[in-house]
Amino acid sequence: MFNLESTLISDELKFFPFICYVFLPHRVYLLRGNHESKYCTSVYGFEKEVLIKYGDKGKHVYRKCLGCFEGLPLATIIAGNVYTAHGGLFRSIPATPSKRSKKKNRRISLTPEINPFSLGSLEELSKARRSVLDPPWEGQNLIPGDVLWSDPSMSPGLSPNTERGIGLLWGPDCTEEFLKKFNLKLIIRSHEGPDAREKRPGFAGMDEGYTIDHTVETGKLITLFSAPDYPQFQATVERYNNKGAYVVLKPPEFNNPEFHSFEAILPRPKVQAYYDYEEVIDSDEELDLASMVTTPSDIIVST
Ligand SMILES: [Mn+2]
Repeated sequence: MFNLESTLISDELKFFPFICYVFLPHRVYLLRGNHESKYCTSVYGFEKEVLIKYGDKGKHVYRKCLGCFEGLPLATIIAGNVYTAHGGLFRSIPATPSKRSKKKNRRISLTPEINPFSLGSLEELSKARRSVLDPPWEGQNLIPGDVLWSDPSMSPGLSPNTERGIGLLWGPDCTEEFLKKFNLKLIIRSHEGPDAREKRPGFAGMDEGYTIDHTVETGKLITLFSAPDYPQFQATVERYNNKGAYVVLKPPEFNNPEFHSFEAILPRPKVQAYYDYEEVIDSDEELDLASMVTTPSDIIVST
C-alpha cells in the first residue's frame, strides 16, 4: 500500500499506481487524496503542466483528469479490519433542521460548551456525495472534506482543523471510538509530510516515511507517507531528505503492517515546477478558501 501526496505529473511515482489501476482495475485500488481536486491541481502546477504539455488537447486532458479524481473512492475497509483514507476520520452530519428549528438552534449555539462535532458512521460515509471537484468546507456535504483533509491530534475530541481551514482534528479517544464502534483494528492515513510534521509538536517526524500516532486499546493509527525527499520543490537549499514508505498487510488479519522505507534517487532528475513555489505556501496548509469556491461558471468551464 502506497500513500502519495504530490499531484505533479513530473512526480512519476504518482502516476505509476494510476497506470497500474488502469491496466488492473480489479487488482489495484486507488483512493482520492486532497490534491485530487480542482483547487490543489490549479495551485500546485498540475493544471499548467497538463495545458503546456498537451497543447490544444490540454483543456480536454485536464478535464478528464478532474473527472477521474472526482470519481476516486474516498476510503476503503480492508478485510473488515483496516480503515484507510488520505486524511482520516470524519464528522456526523445531522439531518438539515427545519426552518423553525434552525431559529431555535441559533439561540442554542450561544452556549459555548456544546460541542457540535461527533464522529460519523461508515453508513454516513458510504452515503456522502463524493463527486465534488473541491470538497466543500461549509454546508451539508462535509464528509468528503473531512476524509481528505483531517489530521490526528494528541488532544482528545473533535475540533475544526483551523491550520488547514478545512477538515477536523481528532484525538486518540476518537481513534478508539471509531475502531471499537466499527470493529476495526487499524487506521492508515497519509496527508502529513516532513514539512507538516515539523509544525506538529507531540508527533514524530516523517524521516522514515511513517509514524505510529495513536496506540489505543482496540488498535492503532498510522500515518504513511510514500513521497521521499518531499516537498519536490523548495525555495531553500536545505531539504528534509525524508524517506518514503509503503506497508505490506498480510492475511488473515491484515492488521499488522510490515513497514518498508525507501530513499529518493539523488540527485533528483531535473524537472520544471509549473508553479511559483517560492511564492506559493510550502505545503497544502492554510487553504485560500475564497479561491476554492467552485462557482457555477467554473463547472461550465470544466465539464
Ligand atoms: Mn494531503
